Amino acid sequence: MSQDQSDKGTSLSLEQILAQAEQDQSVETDYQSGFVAVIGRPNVGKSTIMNEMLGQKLSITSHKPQTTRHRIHGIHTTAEHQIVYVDTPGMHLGGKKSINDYMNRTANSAFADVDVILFVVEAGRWTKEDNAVAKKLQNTEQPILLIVNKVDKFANKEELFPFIEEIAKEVEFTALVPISAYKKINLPAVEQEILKFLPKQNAIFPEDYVTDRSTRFLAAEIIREKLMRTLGDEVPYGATVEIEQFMFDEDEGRWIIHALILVERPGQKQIVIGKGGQVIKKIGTQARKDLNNLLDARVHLELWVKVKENWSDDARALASLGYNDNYSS
Ligand SMILES: Nc1nc2c(ncn2[C@@H]2O[C@H](COP(=O)(O)OP(=O)(O)OP(=O)(O)O)[C@@H](O)[C@H]2O)c(=O)[nH]1
Ligand SMILES: [Mg+2]
Repeated sequence: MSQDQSDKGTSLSLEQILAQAEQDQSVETDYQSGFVAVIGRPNVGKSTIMNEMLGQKLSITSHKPQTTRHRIHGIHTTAEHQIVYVDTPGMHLGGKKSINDYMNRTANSAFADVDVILFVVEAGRWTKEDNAVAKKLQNTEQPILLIVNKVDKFANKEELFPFIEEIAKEVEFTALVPISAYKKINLPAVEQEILKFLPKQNAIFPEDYVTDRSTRFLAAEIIREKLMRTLGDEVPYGATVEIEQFMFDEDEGRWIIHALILVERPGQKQIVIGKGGQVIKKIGTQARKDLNNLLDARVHLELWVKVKENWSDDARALASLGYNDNYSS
């Protein structure tokens, strides 16, 4: 068996890449590149939008709020430009645990150094949380593109006008773009608006990079997505995934992945396993399918469930589970 190959192709650290890019920027060019933060309250469709702009599923999505927990870069490179989208956790009010702090902190820090901000809202639904995001963006210097997502929910687009008039009072934006990420409506307009503000400079990342995250991280996220999508309302928020083994078995020609699903209470463990192991089997089958696609190879996936009490409200446990402000992959 070979060593862990999860970081194949991502041997340079983010700092090294950015330092290199800075050196390269002295040369005049017509090429455009830069960072675009995708910001908004939970569940408005931020991750779906990033995936659609990339034409590739990178960030996990679900109908439950607070699906995204980590910042993740999605890199879209063409012959003319490189747009680095920064997907972020939904900014939210009310959650008092360390993990809520971590998620809000991650989202808050994501828009400081970007070139453009996509402030995503949901057509027809403006909440207190949207208001809090709008406040946070009040003193930012970057252009704000107000993205009104999910317009497919309105058969008659005129019904949206009063909503748009209302939110125009709440947010100072540079441009407003109504879209549906789900139905792929008006997405090129988002890119056109971004390109108006992206600096002329060389690409930041090598052209074959699609993300700053390791394949191992993406694998854990895929499993977490299946937990979010399969389980009822309570358990997913108390669950996290840790990859214990991630290696390519050359004799068998397949990846061996062992993952630990951590939950906070014994009752949650029972729910994740299900009667006769039905639930975890379903999660495993769905995750393996996506992992096959991600790794473009056969995958042998083993899942275990373990109780780690209070992990989501314990700063040390969180850090050891990869909820770090400074991640390396
Ligand atoms: N009808 C409709 N649903 C959408 C659209 N875009 C996203 N959704 C759905 O909205 C839900 C939330 O999407 P996500 O992309 O996970 O939302 P998010 O903003 O990243 O959420 P968090 O990560 O929790 O902050 C999912 O069920 C998506 O399928 C859209 O254009 N129309
Ligand atoms: Mg998300």
